[in-house]
Amino acid sequence: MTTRRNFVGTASGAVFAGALASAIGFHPLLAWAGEKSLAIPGKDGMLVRSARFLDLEMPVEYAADWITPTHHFFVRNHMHEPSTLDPAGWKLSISGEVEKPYAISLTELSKLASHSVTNTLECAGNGRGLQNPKVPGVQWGKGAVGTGTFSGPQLRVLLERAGVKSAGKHVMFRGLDQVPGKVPPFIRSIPLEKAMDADTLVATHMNGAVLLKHHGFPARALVPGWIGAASCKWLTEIKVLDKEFEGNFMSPGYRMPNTAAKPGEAVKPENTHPVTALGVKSLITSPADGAALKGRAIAVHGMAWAGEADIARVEVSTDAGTTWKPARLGHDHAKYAWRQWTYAWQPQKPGAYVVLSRATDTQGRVQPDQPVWNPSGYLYNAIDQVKVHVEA
Ligand SMILES: Nc1nc2c(c(=O)[nH]1)N[C@H]1C(S)=C(S)[C@@H](COP(=O)(O)O)O[C@H]1N2
Ligand SMILES: [Mo]
Repeated sequence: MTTRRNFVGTASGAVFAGALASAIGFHPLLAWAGEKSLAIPGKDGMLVRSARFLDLEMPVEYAADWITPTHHFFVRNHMHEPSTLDPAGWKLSISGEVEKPYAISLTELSKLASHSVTNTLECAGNGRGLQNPKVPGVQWGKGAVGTGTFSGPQLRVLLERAGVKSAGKHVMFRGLDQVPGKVPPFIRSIPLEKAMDADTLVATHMNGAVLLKHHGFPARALVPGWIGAASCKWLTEIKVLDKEFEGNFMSPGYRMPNTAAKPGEAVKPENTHPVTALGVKSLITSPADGAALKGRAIAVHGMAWAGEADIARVEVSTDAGTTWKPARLGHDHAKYAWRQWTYAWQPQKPGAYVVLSRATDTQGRVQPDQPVWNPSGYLYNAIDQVKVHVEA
């Protein structure tokens, strides 16, 4: 299954859903998940993977610029977004294993020195819908990823003001999500070392504007290079703990098998570890899968990223993986951000082609030929591919 086929399938599905909705008079989003829809204000054209808790995917062809425009930035919510957020009444508390617990208002927070980090944010479940056999969870295609410039005070400044005790080992974040029924709240923690990193932020801004509610207004954690789940939105509480937070979203959630699982195999919790930094990955953003191409000079474009590591190279194959040629990396560059890449392809004859991209990072990690299957479908990073037809 490819994203292109999903995209075409869902686009025609949306036409059907829209026609049906107008015929029987209800809002298509309430009933139809997985549709391409224009109905989320400020998020035109995004793929709706879930409407109950809003999950919006970026169609990969929208990733044309190094910085993803906020209206094309994916949204991942495990529960309901807070229905009301009063910036004047909002406070962020810092407590736990600290000398001087305190709470800070938004006005006080905005007086602290602001630091900017351009980060590629990717959901751990991005690509889950491509796993075989299928795994439960939001069936993301390839677009639960985007790059933004996030700004706000460094988390360490807030922690230093409280004075972390020597017993402090993990930093827990709680958001203001509205938790439906009896499900466990979205609370997770990150190790103190990552929390104290100069690039870990309490971000109030994204791409030069105040955060949208979808992205965590008025403040979110920004844990660069790590899975999106580390970057808690709608922050209300930061608590220093003497150990990793115990809760559903730390275990069994967001854990990977310690040794490769056989596809379809169950894995015991004791044989897993938390997912932290992202893997090495590339994405072909143009041409689109299924495209019919004219001419003998075709530019293949894409993105490549590697979490806390840098991209060393991207290679492209136009013969289904028999031979590989280097792509040219774009000049825009930041520590935790993806690199744009291009490859000038000159197909010698018309016909059907499989175009592949494969990234290697500065830690020597290379994208695998086959996805690394695991029971929750995290960190899908197989070599990307599109199938295209070069016309005579
Ligand atoms: N409070 C809260 N924070 C959250 C989530 C959530 O459901 N609630 N989802 C997380 C997940 S799984 C991801 S991938 C990122 C997505 O960030 P975005 O919606 O701004 O793209 O937010 C993270 N932060
Ligand atoms: Mo996520």
